Amino acid sequence: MFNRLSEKLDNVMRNLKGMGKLSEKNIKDAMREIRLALLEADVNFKIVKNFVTEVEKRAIGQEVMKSLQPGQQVVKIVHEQLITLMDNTDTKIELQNNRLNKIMLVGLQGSGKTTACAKLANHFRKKNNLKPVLVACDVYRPAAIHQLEVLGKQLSVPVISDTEEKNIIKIADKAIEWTKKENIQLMIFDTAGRLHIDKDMMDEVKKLKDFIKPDYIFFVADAMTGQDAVNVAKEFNELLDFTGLILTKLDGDSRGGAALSIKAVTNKPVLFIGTGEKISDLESFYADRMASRILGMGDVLSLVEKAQEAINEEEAEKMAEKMKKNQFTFTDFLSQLQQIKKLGPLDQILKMIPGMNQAAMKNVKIEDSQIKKVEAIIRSMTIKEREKPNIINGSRRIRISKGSGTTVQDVNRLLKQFEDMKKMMKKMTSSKALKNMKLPF
Ligand SMILES: Nc1nc2c(ncn2[C@@H]2O[C@H](COP(=O)(O)OP(=O)(O)OP(=O)(O)O)[C@@H](O)[C@H]2O)c(=O)[nH]1
Ligand SMILES: [Mg+2]
Repeated sequence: MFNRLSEKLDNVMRNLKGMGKLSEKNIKDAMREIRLALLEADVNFKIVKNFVTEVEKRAIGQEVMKSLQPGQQVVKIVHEQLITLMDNTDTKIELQNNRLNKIMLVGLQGSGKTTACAKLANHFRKKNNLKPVLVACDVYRPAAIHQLEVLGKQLSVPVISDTEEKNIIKIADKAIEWTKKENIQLMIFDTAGRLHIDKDMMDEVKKLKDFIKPDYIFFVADAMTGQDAVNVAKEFNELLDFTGLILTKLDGDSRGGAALSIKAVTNKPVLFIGTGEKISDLESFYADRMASRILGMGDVLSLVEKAQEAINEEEAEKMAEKMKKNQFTFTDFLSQLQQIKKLGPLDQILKMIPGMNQAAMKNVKIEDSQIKKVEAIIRSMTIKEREKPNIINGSRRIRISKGSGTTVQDVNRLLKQFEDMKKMMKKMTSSKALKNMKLPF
């Protein structure tokens, strides 16, 4: 996410922090770097100008130049300005479970609307305990309805559609009538991708809005399209006065321009981000956390949330108990790997840890392929071998390496690491080690 921008800003911040004293020239130089980094990230030039002027004004002010750690102060100012740029705390999405809530999604073709419908249904069902239904108001592509139905099936959420009907108001009308009779609290309307310059299609979606009277309208924008997304958002907003944005495909190598410009241009904030193709790849957007990520300061809160969602607490306790009793086996190890994998690609996860910024990451090469290798080796073991690895002799090692498409050295290494890990666990959980541990209270 925003790798290049993050790398550049991280460098500027590092230089600033390293300086004991700051002259006006130091600050001006840093501002020039920031300006270039933002322009290169495809942030709207007017926004860049305002941003840099504001930071510079505050940074050259008395309180910074005279402070003990002027570099740190400037970093703080940049951080605060980034938060202001993306702030969405004034826009609250509050769904009620004692009434019918309606959400409508709009946007350009292929921006991720249909996928986002499913992601939102999943999100609000979990978060607010609401029963959702998806409504197919894209009648232009026959495959669109099918796509929504497939997603609905995956989630066990009903999908309302009518392949015979071309009038989306009629589809919406029937859908609302049906839903009112059922015990359902959330309707999510998928619409066709449309161009802001296509007057007929824009009229159609406006009519749909006036008919449905949705509580919230989300404009779905593909982050990879940068400034274009911002310009289109402006047009959609003028017609529909949407609530906010879902910025998709932030898992790709998007430069970040859209995320940083959209609020200032449309006065509508980003509310959610899409970070992958899976239904669970949706995150609520927090300006402060995103600012920290962009500046390479990590994002512990999102990491903890991800972990809470992916890791089964009961399972974790069982593991801890096994570690204590030194009964930890390869079967347990495999199940832990599965849980870690649920968190997402490792390099993305690591970046959320403070200090694990771009520069640090360059030297750390933890690849998902490594985990896959370990998994393959464990899967090639018999159940007995997983439970009692000390029976894995030479010929078994050869068999395992062949079965997993790895080398005997790989197998040896894993067995050795596993033994070391067990020893360490024993040490850490033994009462003696605990006695010697110094607690901070
Ligand atoms: N990597 C990634 N892919 C995404 C994300 N969101 C959607 N996609 C993919 O983008 C493609 C288009 O997504 P759709 O949900 O069909 O987009 P749409 O806006 O409904 O498209 P139309 O109905 O044709 O206008 C699909 O291949 C999705 O899997 C995301 O956050 N990350
Ligand atoms: Mg679609």
